[in-house]
Amino acid sequence: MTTTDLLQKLGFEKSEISGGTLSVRSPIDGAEIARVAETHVAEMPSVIRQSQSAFAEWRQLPAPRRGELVRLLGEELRAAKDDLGALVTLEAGKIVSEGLGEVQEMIDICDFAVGLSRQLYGLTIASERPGHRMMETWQPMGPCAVISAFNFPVAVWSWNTALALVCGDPVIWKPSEKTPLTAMACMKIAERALERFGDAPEGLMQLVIGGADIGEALVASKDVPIVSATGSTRMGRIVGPKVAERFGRSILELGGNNAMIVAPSADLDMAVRAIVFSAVGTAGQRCTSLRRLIVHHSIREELVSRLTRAYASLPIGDPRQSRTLIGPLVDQASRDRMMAALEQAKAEGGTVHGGRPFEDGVPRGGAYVAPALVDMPGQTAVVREETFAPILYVMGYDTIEEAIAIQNGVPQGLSSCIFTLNMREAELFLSAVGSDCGIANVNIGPSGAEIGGAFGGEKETGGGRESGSDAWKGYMRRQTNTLNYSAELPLAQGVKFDV
Ligand code: UN1
Repeated sequence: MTTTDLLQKLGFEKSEISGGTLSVRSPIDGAEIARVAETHVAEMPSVIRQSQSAFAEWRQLPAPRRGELVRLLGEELRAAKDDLGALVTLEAGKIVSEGLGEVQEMIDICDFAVGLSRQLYGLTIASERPGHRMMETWQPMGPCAVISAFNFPVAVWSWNTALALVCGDPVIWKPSEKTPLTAMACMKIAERALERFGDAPEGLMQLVIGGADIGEALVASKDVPIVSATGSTRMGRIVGPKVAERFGRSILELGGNNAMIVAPSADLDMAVRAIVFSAVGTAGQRCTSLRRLIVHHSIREELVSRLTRAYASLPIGDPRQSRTLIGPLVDQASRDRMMAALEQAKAEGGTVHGGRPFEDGVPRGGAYVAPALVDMPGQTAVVREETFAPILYVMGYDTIEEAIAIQNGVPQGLSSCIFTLNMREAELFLSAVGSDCGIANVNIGPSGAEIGGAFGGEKETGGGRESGSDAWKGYMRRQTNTLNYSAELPLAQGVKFDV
């Protein structure tokens, strides 16, 4: 299918994809695929006002009714899965199955949220006073801004939106400037769900396209009580304090520098498969990508040689072709950053395997690279930084305690894992003195998390949680209620205050 056909199938009008000020380029070959209009910062107050008035209505609908909209959204996403997946491939450069997998995550979170819409449970609490009852209720918060990154251009919106909607909150979405088309396509899909739903308020789901000034308007507005931002730690350092300053709530999902410990007892066949998928999948551009391999000295040589062999046969190229496993990096600047990190790694004593620009049989104009495997003498400065590219640093260890210390010895804290068949090591890794990350796995790689769990991490990853488990509580306000059904007015803590 040509780009024009695909965009047409997804419902784009010609006027929406031409004549705008924002140039959209495909990472596949760097060619311009559209020029879209940007939201002017002066429009932001009215966008926010619109969201506030949608909130005034939406919060009054029973949560299971709100869930119905999300159910319809899930249905529309199922119908559009192939086309939206193909657009993710075109605009973000993901291979076909990863583009589809991303849309599957959207469908899954919708299913999850529909069930959740009947389960926004609060506690009943024992009161210390006779004839009294205490309970907790969860109430809608208000507009939720979603600031998302290029690498999961649609899924991150859906994790936030599906939950926010059932929780009673409208959403204002600012996608990455690199991926406005997939965002526009999502709004068209959502539009169909809204039409079938019938009585949803205008402005329940809004999209704003543009640069940092648009994001700043959302971050600064006290009428946007929740800001969920996914991206770099640098971005989070700006967003976090600004939202905090006005006592808003931020949900931050920032950098990751994810590690795998491979113990002597590990099933190496499984470990190799997990390593390759999580280190080079999505061309190393997931927040959860594997970036550090901490291998027991006794198996280091064997593992590195198996990985070098596996890396040598990886098909790199046009992500639309079915045999490709590694598509392009998002742009040339990203490739430059990868090359600079590899230079630094060499200067810090590393031996680099692979890691060169790749030009054989790939579309011209794309930033293709052979993934890099880098033997490091230790956890040097470059290893402690997140480089959004397929670079895997390999380090050795002697004791499990040392391995855990290396795993935890970076500023980021998103995802982590251990490959071991030794249950003492596995349990230690998951214990209070084990991994300090938001996600810790055993015999499974750090990436490709399911939506059912809470997603996010600690330290410079920002501390936010999205997606499954009780992450929905981040989109609601908790209210503690005490009800007196007696004819007395006893005070708490036994205080006497007779008037
Ligand atoms: C991200 O890279 O921002 O766990 C999210 C994963 C995906 C989500 C990644 N489910 O790899």
